[in-house]
Amino acid sequence: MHVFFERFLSWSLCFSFWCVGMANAEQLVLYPVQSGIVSDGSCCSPYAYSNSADDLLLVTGCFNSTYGCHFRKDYAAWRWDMSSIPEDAKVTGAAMYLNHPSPVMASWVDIWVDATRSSLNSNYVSSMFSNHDQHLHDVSYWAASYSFFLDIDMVNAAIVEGNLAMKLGNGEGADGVVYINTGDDQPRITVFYEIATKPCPADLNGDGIVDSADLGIFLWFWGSSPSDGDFNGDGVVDSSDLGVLLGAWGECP
Ligand SMILES: [Ca+2]
Ligand SMILES: [Ca+2]
Repeated sequence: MHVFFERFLSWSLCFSFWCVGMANAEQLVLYPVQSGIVSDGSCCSPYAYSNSADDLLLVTGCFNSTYGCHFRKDYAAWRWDMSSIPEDAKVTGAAMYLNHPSPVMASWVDIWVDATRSSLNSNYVSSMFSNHDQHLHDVSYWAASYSFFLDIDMVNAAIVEGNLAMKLGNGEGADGVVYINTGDDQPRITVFYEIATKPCPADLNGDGIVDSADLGIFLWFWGSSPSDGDFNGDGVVDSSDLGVLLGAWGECP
C-alpha cells in the first residue's frame, strides 16, 4: 500500500507538470544467502559446530567461550545476493543491522565489508583482511543489537558485482555464536534507493513525440498488464491509461 501510494503521488505530479523526471522511492531488506564460521585454526578450546548453509567455508567448529579463546581467534562471515536491486537504482542509503538473542558486551570487534562477485570460501574470506571496501575498527557496544551505515559507493558496486560480503572478528566479550542467528535475526541489510521514472512514459516507441504510433502500441497492450502501458501503475492497461496517453499527445517536454 505504501509503495502504491508513493507511485500514485509520483504519477499525479507527473500529470500535473507534464511529466518532468521523477523518482520512485523504494527500499529492500536483504537477508544473507550464505553464512558461516571461519577459523584461523588457533582456537584453544574448540566447540563442535556445523552449519549446513556454509559448505564452501572452512568450518572447523572453533568458538570463543566466555573464559576461553578471546581476541579475534574466529570469524563469522556472510554473503548477500544484491541482484534483486535494479542496476539503474540510485542508492540513497543502506544500513547493516546485527541482532543478538540477548545483550552482548562487545569490545574491539572488527568488521570488514566488501562488494564482490565471489561466493564465500576460505581464501576469499581470508583475503578480506587486506581487500575490502569498508572496515569498522575496534567497534564496542553493549546491547542486543548493533547497526551501522554502509558505504553507498560500495553498495552501488555490490549491485553491479552481484554480492556484498561481511566478515566479523569476535573481539573480546562477544562470543562468536551470537552472530550466527537464523531467520529474521540474521544480520540484514536495508537498502534505500530510487528508480527514475521515464520523463515521457506515453512515448512508447521513444521517438520524442506521443502520436498514433504510440497509440497503436498502446492498443496492443490493452487489457494486459505490461508495465510500459500501465501509466497509472494499477496493474492493468485500460481506459485510465488511455486518458493519460491522450493527455500527453504531442511532443514530449
Ligand atoms: Ca512516440
Ligand atoms: Ca493502468
